[in-house]
Amino acid sequence: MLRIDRLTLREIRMPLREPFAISSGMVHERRICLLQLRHPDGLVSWAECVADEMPNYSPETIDTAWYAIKAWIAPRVLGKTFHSSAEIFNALEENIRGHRMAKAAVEMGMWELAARLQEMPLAKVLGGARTEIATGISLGIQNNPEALVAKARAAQAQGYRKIKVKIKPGADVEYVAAVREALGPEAHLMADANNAYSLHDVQVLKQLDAFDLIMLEQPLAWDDIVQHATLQRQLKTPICLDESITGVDKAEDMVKLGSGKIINIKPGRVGGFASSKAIHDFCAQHNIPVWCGGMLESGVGRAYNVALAALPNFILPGDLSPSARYWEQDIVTPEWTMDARGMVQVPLAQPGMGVTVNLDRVDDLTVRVETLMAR
Ligand code: OSB
Ligand code: MG
Repeated sequence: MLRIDRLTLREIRMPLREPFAISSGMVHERRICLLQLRHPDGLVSWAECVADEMPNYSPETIDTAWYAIKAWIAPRVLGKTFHSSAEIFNALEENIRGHRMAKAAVEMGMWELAARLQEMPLAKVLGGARTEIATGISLGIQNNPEALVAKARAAQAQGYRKIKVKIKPGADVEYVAAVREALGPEAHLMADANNAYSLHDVQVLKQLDAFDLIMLEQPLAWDDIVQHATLQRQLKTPICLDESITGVDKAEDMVKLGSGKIINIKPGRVGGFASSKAIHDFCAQHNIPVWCGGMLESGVGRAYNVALAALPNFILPGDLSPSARYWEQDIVTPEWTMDARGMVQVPLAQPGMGVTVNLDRVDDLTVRVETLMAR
């Protein structure tokens, strides 16, 4: 019986080992919202909300998500009985618009709880087939091309299977050219603009076609599907949509309009696992490869991403860097690692997400806690 009687929200602060810059902003420290969901029998599952401190990636922030979970989302789940985790998404959709990252944190926590009640690994419950996932790195914007080349070379030497560089106007063609030159023609290279361009920039974006990028991620507006179709018709490089894909309906629009050829699925962005699976299945039917993106998660959010990326149509390497890339020390045991072939192992030996939360460490990092109970 899938049911929770208590939901605890916690905010932890974790400084990144290096600041991470995208076209719309820079982060030095992550403010992370963690959830604990308690089954009436005492079993507890942990989940993570991926909303950032600032609304520069999506309209949600950690503070809006906290409020949404407390005011509207948790009351839909606390004290209610569900037959399966697949029911949660619809229960949260009805008459609550948006707030997908907040919904996803609760929904994904319920999937993990269900997995542990069934004593199955989360990846298996989701329908995962892989035992290991090819991993890519996402490199933030650097001050000059030389600095970016140094990071890209180091990533290649560590075995990463895909190298993504963040770009923005003024830090694009020259930077990508330098990295392609340094890594050689075989390297799997891509760029992510996080909405930094408009259709006035087509001439700049066309110059990127010279570098054989495996894809160009979200060049235009965060909520656009239509202008990306106009752009895709003028580019050789496949467009990958990230921000614009908030659900399977947007994936359908993308295919219908030709707005892109690849999708980056982040379960937090789309409202959780049921929605991620729907997008995954739709894309598989339409020959659209997908891959799992990241949001600089702690080891908890990473566990959820790794489990999802085990699904068969996650063909391209995911942004699933190991714990040590982000943190002095992660909050889970074991920490996430990547081998020299650039592979992350899917934990299949125990029920649930496959890592244990280090409660002492979480307590040390916690700056606020709020407990919600079934009414
Ligand atoms: O656009 O994919 C993105 C991080 C924060 C916000 C947006 C994005 C990213 C990343 C980081 O690319 C991926 C990771 O977790 O390593
Ligand atoms: Mg992106």
